[in-house]
Amino acid sequence: MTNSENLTLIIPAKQESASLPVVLNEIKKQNYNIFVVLKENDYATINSIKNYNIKIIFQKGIGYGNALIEGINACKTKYFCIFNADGSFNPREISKMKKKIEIENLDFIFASRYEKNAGSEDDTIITMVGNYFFSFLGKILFKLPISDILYTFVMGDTKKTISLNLSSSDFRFCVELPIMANKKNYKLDNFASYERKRIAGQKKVNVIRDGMLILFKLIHLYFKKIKWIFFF
Ligand SMILES: Nc1nc2c(ncn2[C@@H]2O[C@H](COP(=O)(O)OP(=O)(O)O)[C@@H](O)[C@H]2O)c(=O)[nH]1
Ligand SMILES: [Mg+2]
Repeated sequence: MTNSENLTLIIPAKQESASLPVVLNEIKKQNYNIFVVLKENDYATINSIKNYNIKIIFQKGIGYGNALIEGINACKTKYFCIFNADGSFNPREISKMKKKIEIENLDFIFASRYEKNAGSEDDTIITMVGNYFFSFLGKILFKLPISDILYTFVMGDTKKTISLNLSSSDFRFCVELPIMANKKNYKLDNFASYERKRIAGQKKVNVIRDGMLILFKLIHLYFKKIKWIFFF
């Protein structure tokens, strides 16, 4: 089976005209289906990729999570892989993740910067502490078997993901996906990954604002979980 038959890369992009063409050049040899999901008025990014053979999806809503949900809903292959437009993910890891998901019959693989032989050039002390903290909360509140909850370099089963009815349109998506997948008893595992520096442009995550939103989302989902246990 060729790469393109059962895997689609979902690339969320917001003001990434300087990075996205470099990313597409790097992955073009691997012959994956590629969906870039962005806003119709992101003219600079659209213009930067007009010569590439990829599908552009104009997202109807706004936000990172919304782009991913719309991209995954449009996906026709068995697997999808979330792939950033900023150059921080190494495309050579995709085929290794794919092998692992198929051979081990997993439903989701969460790439992780905190496994053995993994790392990051993009982490700051603050984001590293935040990532450890949220991954720890995921483990103790939801028994999540993943070591890097916020990285969101994820390969997953498309139909199973659509069945989760995810609703987070912003960066809360990063915790909603693994928590809902784990709640359904889907098989999740880690994959040691090395994150590179973003090529150009600005990081879209606001550490304080998005950190608080994610913390409240975790608390909200935890109380919902307690309610489920109470009822059944
Ligand atoms: N379509 C879309 N893409 C977004 C949005 N926010 C972030 N992205 C993309 O999502 C990816 C991750 O964002 P980034 O700023 O690199 O976050 P970081 O990886 O946590 O530093 C990048 O490819 C961004 O261009 C958004 O609101 N809409
Ligand atoms: Mg990034």
